[in-house]
Amino acid sequence: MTCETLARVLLSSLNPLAVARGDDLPDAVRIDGHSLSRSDIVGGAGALARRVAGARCVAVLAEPTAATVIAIVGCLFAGVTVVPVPPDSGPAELDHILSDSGAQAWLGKAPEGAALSPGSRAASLPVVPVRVNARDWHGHPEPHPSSTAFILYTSGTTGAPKGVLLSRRAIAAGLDALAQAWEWTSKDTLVHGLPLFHVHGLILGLLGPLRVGSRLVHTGKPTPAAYAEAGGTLYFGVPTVWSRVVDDEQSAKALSGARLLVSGSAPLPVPVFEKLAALTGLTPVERYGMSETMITLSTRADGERRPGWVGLPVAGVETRLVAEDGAVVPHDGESIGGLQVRGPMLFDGYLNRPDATAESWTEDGWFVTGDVAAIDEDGFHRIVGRASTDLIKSGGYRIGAGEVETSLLGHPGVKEVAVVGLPDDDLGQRIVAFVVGDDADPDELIAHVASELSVHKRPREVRLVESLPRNAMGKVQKKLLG
Ligand code: MCA
Ligand code: AMP
Repeated sequence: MTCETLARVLLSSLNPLAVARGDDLPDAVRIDGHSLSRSDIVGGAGALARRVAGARCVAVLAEPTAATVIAIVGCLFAGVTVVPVPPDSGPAELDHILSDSGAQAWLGKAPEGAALSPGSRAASLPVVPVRVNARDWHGHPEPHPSSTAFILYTSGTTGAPKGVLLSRRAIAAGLDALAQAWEWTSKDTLVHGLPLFHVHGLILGLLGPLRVGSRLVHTGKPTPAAYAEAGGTLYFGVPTVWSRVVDDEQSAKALSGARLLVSGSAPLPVPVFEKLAALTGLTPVERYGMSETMITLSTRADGERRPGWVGLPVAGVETRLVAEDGAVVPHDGESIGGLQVRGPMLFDGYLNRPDATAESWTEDGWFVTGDVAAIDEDGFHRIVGRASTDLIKSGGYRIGAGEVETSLLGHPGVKEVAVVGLPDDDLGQRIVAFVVGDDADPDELIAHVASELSVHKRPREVRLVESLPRNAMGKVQKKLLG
């Protein structure tokens, strides 16, 4: 293949020949005080691709910087799988992510501080520096569409996070479906400040603009003031971000010149939807997805946007609702069932976890989301909640109760623990740990989890209790905690 085909599958706007022909954009990506043109990205990523070509898998400490952008695009050029690592990962998480993925090097920089304890896997990997200003214009053959672009680590109900395998083909299909649903074009400027280690910020929020050809302004943190200043046409946020925006009326009103405000990763509370509409004159688009499936449901730029509902399947997606006894659930807007999906943007399984992969698919080829939903006569979907109380969504992050419980049980002051997500106006759910123990200090327990795991997995509250409610079998009854 020639360099003309380079990046066509995934990164349409970065085709080097098109860029060389003058189809450049001086501020294609603004991030961390840098403005990167398309040619900066192609040249910088080309130089990196030449250095990493032949590697199988590398880890990128996914800080919102120009170096992260170049590292990720360079690996996509070279066909090297990227494991984006949350910058605040704790030592145990880092060790798991690096050994499970088999990452061969850090690209850019390694984490610092306690997470990099001597002798740890994180400390033993070589570091390949990313030079944002280096340039190389040689092409690389287009990697096969079925090759794995990313391994994204995501929490399950128990145990360590699982590596979600996302192929180039799936990502391209997922982004094209969204471009269609949201009428997203090269005329748009996307603004967001979401982390670059999940589907929302990384796949939709960085690769989306590079595929569609729109500008991207990454605000570092998703604060209302930064969103207001950025002057975009298209904004992404998790519900916590939108809830903070509506609490800052001046910033909210500054978004009224935008075309589309998109919310996802967790349910958008109806009052936030309504306040956002009142303050900006724009009814938000709500969409639903998972790390495993990318975005499968959304309201549309040209369609109805109904508070509390996440809309219709995007292009190529089919859904069905299944009752606990396997019966098909009617589409009457009220009856609820387990949501199953299929479509071209789904993942290829969990790395090294054939058991978990098999469990998440039905025999007839549908992915079991674990979410409970209703569908109305027009095909509109409403997400009612999760089937398991052990997956918590806090600030749009998915957190497994089991992982937090394991960390707390490792503290000498903790005898028994149950972790739940309780309703929270700001975060959707806040992580609360019910702890039985002698002399346990709540602040110390919170700091303990924050030091072992990513900071967003820390309990926001620890409640010391005499005992945990258990059923006759001895199983903790989490629904009674709250
Ligand atoms: C506080 N901090 C601490 C501690 N307490 N640090 C160490 N130890 C402690 N005990 C510090 C933190 O490091 C941080 O510092 C600061 O306090 C605030 O942290 P926190 O309170 O956790 O942040 P927040 O303000 O509550 O964050 C809200 C947020 C965030 C910005 C909305 O939750 C967020 O970015 N969410 C996005 C999640 C997301 O992208 N999910 C997509 C998943 P400092 O300020 O210096 O950092 S993908 C997905 O769900 C699917 C595909 C989909 O549908 O999209
Ligand atoms: P993650 O693995 O972080 O991608 O989280 C996926 C989960 O987030 C889904 O299974 C849902 O429970 C939840 N989710 C994502 N988008 C929405 C939404 N718009 N409404 C309700 N829940 C959502």
